[in-house]
This record gives sequence, structure tokens and C-alpha cells, in this order.
Amino acid sequence: MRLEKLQASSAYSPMSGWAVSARQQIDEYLDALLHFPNPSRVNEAMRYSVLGGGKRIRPMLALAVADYLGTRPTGLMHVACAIEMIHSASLILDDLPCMDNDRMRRNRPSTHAVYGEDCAILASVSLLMHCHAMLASHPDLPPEVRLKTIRLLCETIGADGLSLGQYIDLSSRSTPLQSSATAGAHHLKTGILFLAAAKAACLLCDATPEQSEKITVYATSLGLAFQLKDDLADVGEPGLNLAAAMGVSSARQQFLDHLETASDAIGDDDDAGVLRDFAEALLD
Ligand code: GRG
Repeated sequence: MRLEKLQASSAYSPMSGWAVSARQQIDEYLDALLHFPNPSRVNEAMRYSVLGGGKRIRPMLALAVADYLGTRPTGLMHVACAIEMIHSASLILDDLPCMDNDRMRRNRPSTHAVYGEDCAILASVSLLMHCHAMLASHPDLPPEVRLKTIRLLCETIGADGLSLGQYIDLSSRSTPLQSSATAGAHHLKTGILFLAAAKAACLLCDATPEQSEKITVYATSLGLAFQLKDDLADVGEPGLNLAAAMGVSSARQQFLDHLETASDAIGDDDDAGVLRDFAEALLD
């Protein structure tokens, strides 16, 4: 399929009705999931980090995959929002002085800058626990789907997933990586959570193995393209940067290659419109 198709005008562009309404639904759902009758300081820090204006890309991807599969099962918003909580928990940790040491996030002070390092770490751990507990206890998710989803999320976060990606990123600051290893770390730091959002939607929507395979390739390529786009904008700044490691023009070409792979995976029939438009809006 030609790349132009992926870049065609988008009903799902950031300002489209679909995206605006999906984001609003996600924001409202997250707010309700993080309602604590007698909030402690840790609860406040959890709310501060999650409800602080993220783009909600990962939960929106889960909704877009479900739309592609033609169903929005009960429990989908729960799972989509659990993934956003994991994303927020990872950003709290990433901003800490022992990691990226960033006092600003989303144009406002990062969680530890407001609540202190102790409270920020506890908020991150509590968010991770909260999302697993709420999935484990969701009455409308069949037990097998609950178990498989929780396992998927644990593997995504753990020592072979996000945590490893972050460790590789941090260690690369003293020992620079080859570009092939940087690409692997990219997948673990960013792509893996895109993939988890897509796979979780496949689980809930009972996708066929063939559909799951297509969506896996699509989400993996999208995650890699997303991180490359970020790196292209950040060349020259400290930290792991694939565009800097491989050279800007090769990185641009690889970005287009990932888009093409994503586009080819889902094909060009009408059903794939939602995923095509989502990719176009994300990577515009
Ligand atoms: C135990 C959850 C956990 C994680 C441990 C700290 C860590 C390992 C991982 C962090 C990895 C990291 C910071 C990846 C960067 C991901 C990324 C591209 C963030 C920006 O995503 P956007 O643009 O952000 O979607 P918004 O603000 O829109 O949500």
C-alpha cells in the first residue's frame, strides 16, 4: 500500500470529532478511576501526574484498534486507562533526579518537584498497583481475559520491558550504544506500551490470530516511528537518540519505512481507515 494513503486527509486528526471525543471520554474515565473519597498526599500525587494533560495516545490507540475490529466491549475503557496509568507511573520515575532529572513535565512542575521524591515514588508504585487491582476486580471482564491482560501489562512494565528499556537508556549515557542496540531500546522504552495497548484491545475484542498479527506489526512500527520522530526533534540534546546515532537523513528514511510497514500491515480496505487515520494524526 502506498504511503500517501496513510497520509490522506484524516477523520481522526487531532482536531477531529473522534479524537476530541475519545480524549474527553478517556479524561473523564481516568478522573473517575482515580476518585479517592479521603485523598492522601500520595493519592493527590497520583491524580496530579495522571490528570495533567497528556495527549492520551496509548488509550486512544486501544480505542482505535477496537473500532477497527468493529466492537467496543465493556471493560475496554478500563484497560485503555490502565495503560495510561502505567505511562504516567513511568513518567514520574523518569523525571526523578536519579533518572532524567527533569523538574518540568507537560509545561508544569513534574510530580516530584511538587510532592517530593518520596511521595512521587509512592504515587508511581501505587498507580501500578491500582491499575492491576482494578483490572483484577472488573466484573465485566471474563476471568481469562483479566488474567491475560494483567500478565501482558506486567511483562510490558517489567525487567524485560519498559524497565529494561529505561536501564539501557540510562547506561548508554556512560557507554554509547550502536544504532542497532538503540533501536532495540526504543522499542522497549516506547514501542512496547503502544504494543501493549494494541494487544490488550485485541484480547478484549477477541481478535482472530490473523488480525492480531497485523495489529502487532502496525503498533510496533507506529511506536518506533513515534520515538524516531521525537528523536529527530531532539537531536543534540542529552540522552539516547537514535536519530543522532544513525544520522538525521537515515533516521528520516527509517521513519518513513516504519510508516510504510505500519500501513502495509493493515492494508487499504475501508475497515483499516481508523488505524490509518490514527497513524497519520499521530505522526503528522
Ligand atoms: C516501572 C512503569 C515503570 C517504569 C520503569 C522509568 C521507566 C521504567 C520507563 C520510562 C520510559 C520513558 C520515559 C519512555 C518515554 C516515553 C515517551 C515517548 C513519553 C512521551 O509520551 P507522550 O508524548 O507524552 O505520549 P504525554 O505527555 O502526551 O502523555
